[in-house]
Amino acid sequence: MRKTLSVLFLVAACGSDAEPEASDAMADCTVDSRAEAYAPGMQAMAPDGTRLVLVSAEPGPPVRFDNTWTVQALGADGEPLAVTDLRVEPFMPDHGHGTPEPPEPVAAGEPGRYQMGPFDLWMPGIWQLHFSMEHGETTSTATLSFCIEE
Ligand SMILES: [Cu+2]
Repeated sequence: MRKTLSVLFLVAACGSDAEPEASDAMADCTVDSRAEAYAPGMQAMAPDGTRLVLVSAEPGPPVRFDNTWTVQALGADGEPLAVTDLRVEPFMPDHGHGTPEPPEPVAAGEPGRYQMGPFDLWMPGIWQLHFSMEHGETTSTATLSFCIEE
């Protein structure tokens, strides 16, 4: 019951306006099993085995507000994957919103390596980072999830 109420509160705090309002409500990340523990080199796997590696996050673990990440696409064979396009969409599943300025990854020299940011995770709570990796005729999607405490 308490959980339902707090979710309702957060939804109300988010509002449905195009211009999002930041909430200062803290998220209790210790009880949320959807959050992944940050470690450099952590991976998210697409259903087809393609992987998205979070090579490094600055700062790490990810924080509220500005973050700058280096990511690497890997094929199912574990080798760097020369993606033709990489897109990322941050989303807060509990609030049903993203961010007004999604990060635009920039190719960083090596095949499949990109830098993104600084991008703004502007509200405490669960953030899902949905990555779309375009390669050949395929787009593989993989998701990293973090809980931002405050
Ligand atoms: Cu939110």
